[in-house]
Amino acid sequence: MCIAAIAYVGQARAGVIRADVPDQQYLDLGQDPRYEAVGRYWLNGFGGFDWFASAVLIHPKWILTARHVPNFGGSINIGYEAEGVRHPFGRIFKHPSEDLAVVELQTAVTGITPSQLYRGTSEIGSVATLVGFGDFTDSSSPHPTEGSNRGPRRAGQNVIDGLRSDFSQKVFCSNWCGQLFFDFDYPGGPSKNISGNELPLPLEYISASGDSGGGLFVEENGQTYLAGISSTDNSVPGVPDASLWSGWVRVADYFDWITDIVPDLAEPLLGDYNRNGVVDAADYTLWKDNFGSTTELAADGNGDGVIDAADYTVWKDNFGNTAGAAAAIGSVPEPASAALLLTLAPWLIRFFRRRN
Ligand SMILES: [Ca+2]
Ligand SMILES: [Ca+2]
Ligand SMILES: [Ca+2]
Ligand SMILES: [Ca+2]
Repeated sequence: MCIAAIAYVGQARAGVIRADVPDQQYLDLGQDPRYEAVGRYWLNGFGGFDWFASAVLIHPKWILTARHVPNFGGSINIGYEAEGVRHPFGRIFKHPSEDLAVVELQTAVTGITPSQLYRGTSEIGSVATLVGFGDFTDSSSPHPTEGSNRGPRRAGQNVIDGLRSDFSQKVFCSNWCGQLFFDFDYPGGPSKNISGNELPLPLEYISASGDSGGGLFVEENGQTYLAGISSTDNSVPGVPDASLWSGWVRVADYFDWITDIVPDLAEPLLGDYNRNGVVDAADYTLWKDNFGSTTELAADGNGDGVIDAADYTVWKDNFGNTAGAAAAIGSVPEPASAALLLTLAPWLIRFFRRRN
């Protein structure tokens, strides 16, 4: 098992859905708008696949993915695809030790809300939703040959049992030991349990080949956060598993590294409640639809835990503002010059009066 783990580390492979649950339920969860930022990672023709892996939009012009996913910056044949539009890669930043990469897009993504990075420490023990475009099989079948059964977007769930280092007695761990860790619990038997309890969730799931770079999401205070990036597992194609585990980059550990590269994420755009990089009418709609809520807090602009009139003021005062690197979006009036004109107007009037 150790040899297999070493050989395949870094290639999240052979995903599993419950054999006793219709695949459609996993496909349906994959279509949930909360996970729309998970897109395809394209390397045309590389390894014989159209698209190669998965990635998550974290800003209109930036994605997170796994470092082990091959990438060749600058080619127009590669990129992140969401909603049928492919955005070619710009600069690529690889973390020096963890299986994580931040990739710039040459064109801003519109119409997709970027995922919000998780910064807390409460994700261990919670139910996570895992989202990607990888291959799949069910829990009674051998794992597919890589690329033989690749997505549409699927999502399933698992309980985060701990960090890889917590289970080093059972699984090989020489690097990336701080990754989020969990096992696949098979319906109908505890014999393959590795971590946590042996009870599968209704949509128990583990990542597949092609899911690498996909997202792990948790809910906290009514908001959905990206808490993990798909990295590793221990399965072997064509071989039924004795037991399965997977490791996911713990996003919260790398918040500072990510925001050094993408400073917009460190200081979110005030009033941009749907996080599309511009303070626009859609943010007003989100505020209005959740007015009074203490659980759906995306539009809580002043951070007091309730959607109230003060949050409308935050939106109004920032209307038209755009995230620095997302200026390509939309045809919103230029806020700086408009504000400048308003500021200057009384002075200009006085100036002209004096001259006249
Ligand atoms: Ca499990
Ligand atoms: Ca378990
Ligand atoms: Ca917005
Ligand atoms: Ca508020």
